[in-house]
Amino acid sequence: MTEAQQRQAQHYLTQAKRVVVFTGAGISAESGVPTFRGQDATWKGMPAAIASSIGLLEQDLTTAWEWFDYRRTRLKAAAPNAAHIAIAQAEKHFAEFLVVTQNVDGLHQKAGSTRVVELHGNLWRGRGLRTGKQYDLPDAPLPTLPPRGEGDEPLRPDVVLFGEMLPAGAFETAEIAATRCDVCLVIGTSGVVYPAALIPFAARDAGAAVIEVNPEATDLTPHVTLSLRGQAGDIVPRLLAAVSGA
Ligand code: BV8
Repeated sequence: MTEAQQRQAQHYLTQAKRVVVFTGAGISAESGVPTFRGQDATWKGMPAAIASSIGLLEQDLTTAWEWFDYRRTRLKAAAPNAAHIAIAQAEKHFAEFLVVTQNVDGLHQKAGSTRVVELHGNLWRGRGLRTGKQYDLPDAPLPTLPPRGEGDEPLRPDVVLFGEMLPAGAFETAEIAATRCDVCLVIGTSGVVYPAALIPFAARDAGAAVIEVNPEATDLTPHVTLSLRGQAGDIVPRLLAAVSGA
């Protein structure tokens, strides 16, 4: 990110009253959480997109849980990084502020963000296969797979798998916020997963400034107002410092 780009981005943010922060796996990379399209995006020879598909869960719930409980166990050591923390601290400085995340790691909430829409669910919850009842599952590894709820009901991970619809209302809430915002910060996403990747476009089409933070160019880059090259943990605190007066 150049000095001029930083000043331009900070100008947009200091003028903004309503902000949406749209995040993907990249914002958690500096917390030690592997991204989907990074080098280690396979597990037991399966691409993450297969391990995280409704097809695998329907075919073999226990193996699907092994994949998710493996990630949960790795995630236990993960802490929010400077980008998550800066976003949590910036929340109070805007009339309207919403984090729309594709991530399932819960690190935004762990950093103190209180206004978060999880488009793809959360790894720390399970859901009754029959009842749909949600359960917090904070401990990893789980003692038995699949975990069970009341009445010994088998649970599934409370995440949106490839080939599944998003939670009712989540996308709509995110889309409304995107069409209202003045700035949409897009952090650490390749912009390839839909319908989530429509959110920055909704913001842009409604006249918002869309600012991307990513070490690499992405599918979204040609469509954003500003594309800032670099790591989220470095850039995001610098952008938001102008707002929170830090
Ligand atoms: C749907 C939860 C309607 C699980 C996730 C065939 C059948 C059905 C659907 C489809 C189909 N073909 C395509 C689709 C649509 C599909 C889709 O979009 N597929 C893609 C891969 C082409 N979408 C769906 O299936 C969605 N549902 O369409 O429903 C439907 C229903 C039935 C039938 C037909 C249609 C559901 C998608 C949700 C999947 N679940 N997560 C889990 O976590 O295991 S998505 C998963 O990918 C994660 O949530 C992740 O966040 C997300 C998106 O990826 P990114 O976040 O962008 O991560 P990625 O690794 O790609 O990129 C990281 C970026 O960070 C990179 O750009 C990198 O440069 C950058 N970075 C790295 N380090 C840093 C950094 N940036 C900043 N700082 C750093 N330090």
